[in-house]
Amino acid sequence: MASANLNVMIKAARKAGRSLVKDFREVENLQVSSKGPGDFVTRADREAERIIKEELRAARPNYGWCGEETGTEPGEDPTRRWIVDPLDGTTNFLHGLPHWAVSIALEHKGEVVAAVVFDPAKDELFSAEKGDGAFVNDQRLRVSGRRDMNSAIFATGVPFGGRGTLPATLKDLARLMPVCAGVRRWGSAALDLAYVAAGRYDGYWERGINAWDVGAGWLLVREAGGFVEPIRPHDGPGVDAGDVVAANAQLFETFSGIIRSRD
Ligand code: LIP
Repeated sequence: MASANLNVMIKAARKAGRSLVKDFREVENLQVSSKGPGDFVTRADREAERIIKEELRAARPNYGWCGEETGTEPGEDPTRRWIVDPLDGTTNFLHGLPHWAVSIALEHKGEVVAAVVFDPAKDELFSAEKGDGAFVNDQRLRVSGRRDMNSAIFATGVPFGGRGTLPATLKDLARLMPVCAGVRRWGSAALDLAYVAAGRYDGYWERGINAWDVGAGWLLVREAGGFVEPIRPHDGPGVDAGDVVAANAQLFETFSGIIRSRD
C-alpha cells in the first residue's frame, strides 16, 4: 500500500508525463527543421518541472526543493527535500528517441525514502519506498542473479563533448569490456538504475552525474536487493557524490573494484 507521499509523487510524475508525451510527438516533427527542436525541448523540460513543483508544493509546501531546471530552495522542514529531474534523457528526447523518464525522489535526513521513475513512452512506472520493496507498475522488482562477470552486461553514461570525466570513463571501459558480456549507453541515468533494479542490467556506473539524475534510482536498486554507492569516498548524502556504481549483490564487489581500481 503506497504512502500518501508516494501517491503524491506518482500523481505528479504522471501529470508531467502527459505533458511530455504531447511535446515528444511535436519533437519528432521538428527533427527536420533547420533550427532543430532545442528551444522547444527546453520549454518542455521546464514545463514538466513546473507541473511537478506545483503538485508537490501543493501537497507538501514546507519541503525543500532540488530540481534540475529551477535549482535548490530550502524548505521550512530542513530534514526533507524533493530531488527532481523532470526529463532525464534530454538528449534522447531531443532526437526523438523514446528512452527518457520523469524522476522524483524524496530525501529525509540525507537518505532517499521514496522514489518514482516514470517512462511514459513504454508505460513503465518504477517506484519504491524505504523498507517496502521496489516495483514496476504492480510487479515487484529484483536485481539479477548473475554471479559471473563474463555473462553480465553493464550500463554507463559516457560524457559527450569531451567533458572532464571522459578520460576516466574510457579507462573504465578499457578495463571492464574485456571481462563482461557488454556495455550499454542508453542516455538516462534514472532508467539505467531502474533497469539494474529490474534485473535487466547487472550493474551501472557513471562519473560526473547529478543528484537529480540518480536520486530515485538509488532507492530502486537498494529496495530491489542491489548495492549502490558513490565511486569515490563521499561525506554527506550519497546522491550528492557526483558519481555512482551499482550492481546486484553477487557482482558488486568485483564490479566496483574494477571501476574504483584507478581512483
Ligand atoms: C543525462 C543522464 C545521463 C548522462 C547524460 C545526462 P539529462 O541527464 O541521465 O546518464 O549520461 O550526460 O546527464 O541531462 O538528460 O537529464
